Amino acid sequence: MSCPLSSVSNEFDIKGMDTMIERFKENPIITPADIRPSRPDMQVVGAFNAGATRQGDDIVLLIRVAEAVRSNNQKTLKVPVLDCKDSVRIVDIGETERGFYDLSDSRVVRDIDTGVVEYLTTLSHFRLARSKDGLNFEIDDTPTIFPSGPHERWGIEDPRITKIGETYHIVYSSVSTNGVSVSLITTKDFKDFKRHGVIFPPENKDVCLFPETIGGYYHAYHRPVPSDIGTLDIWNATSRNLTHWGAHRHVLSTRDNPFARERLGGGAPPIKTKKGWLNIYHAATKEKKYCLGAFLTDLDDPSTIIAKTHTPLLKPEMDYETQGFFNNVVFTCGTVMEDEETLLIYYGASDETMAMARVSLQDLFKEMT
Ligand code: MAN
Repeated sequence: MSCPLSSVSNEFDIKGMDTMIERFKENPIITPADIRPSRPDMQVVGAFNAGATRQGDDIVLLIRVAEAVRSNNQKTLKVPVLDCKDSVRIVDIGETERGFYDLSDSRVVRDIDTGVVEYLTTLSHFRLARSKDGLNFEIDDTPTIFPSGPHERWGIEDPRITKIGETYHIVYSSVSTNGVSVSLITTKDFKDFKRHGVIFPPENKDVCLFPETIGGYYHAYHRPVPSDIGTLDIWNATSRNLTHWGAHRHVLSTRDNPFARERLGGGAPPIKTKKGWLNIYHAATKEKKYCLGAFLTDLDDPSTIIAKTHTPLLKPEMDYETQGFFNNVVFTCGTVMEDEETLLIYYGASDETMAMARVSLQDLFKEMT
């Protein structure tokens, strides 16, 4: 039976599985300094939470690039948003107005009285990076996918790539004053992109598409955000066409998760293995510390869990994971099989850089019950 939330005090400090997972000694493998800003008046402050896939001999990452206004200093606070023509507009929050906002969370500008998020401090877009060895990447000099339209005025975040047939499907968060929704873009070559609009309305995040149909339907994990009753859990949905989703079923609850019980969300798109669908997901505490866990689901029914890790697979420990734009975050949007037995986990560290870790499937399965 699941435990009540209040009985867990030091959940995040449960011993991790770090002996099993190998971080790359070159970490972080991509930093903001590696990315050319999209405009001279913007500064790249984050290159993180990249989607990952293979294309031919290349490992391809679609990096979330977060930019802040370059001229910000102790006194000024300027935030970037998009105008109705999809051009960057810089909003200057004057010295006097600053006092009306809570700036304690580096990611957002909140109304001090209502707690409502009035702006994000950064605007995110996606940048393509290619590598032959999975470690050294050539990164596009200009934005590959830039936010566009009314639902993306505050940016696009956390892309996840799933190849279905010959088409790469990119699902990501669209952020605006309308809320955080999930949108779909498809491409066959990472040069021409087709937008399909919002596929899950606000507030929803962390959508992971399955690479094939199951029982005649496409499947996706998604993470709705209940505002009153309920917890931030992972759900499964099905679709005939990848844009209209239904038959929602609950998959994994914060209450079923022995570590970081405040919120869960899909991480990398599911990987088909002999034992079931392998899912690397994120879990966070109330203090917003993020770690990674894993669960396996039935190959014929992805809403049925057959095994899971009971301790964090990876939790913030290295300097680049504990300190950055937003401290204490390890967050994955993509993995790639290195060979039949080894999984490369690409992950964002502290909402600032990209890092990579390697784990053997055999070792991982031993820890999952
Ligand atoms: C959000 C996510 C990520 C981010 C974490 C930590 O929940 O969508 O974009 O990495 O928070 O800030």
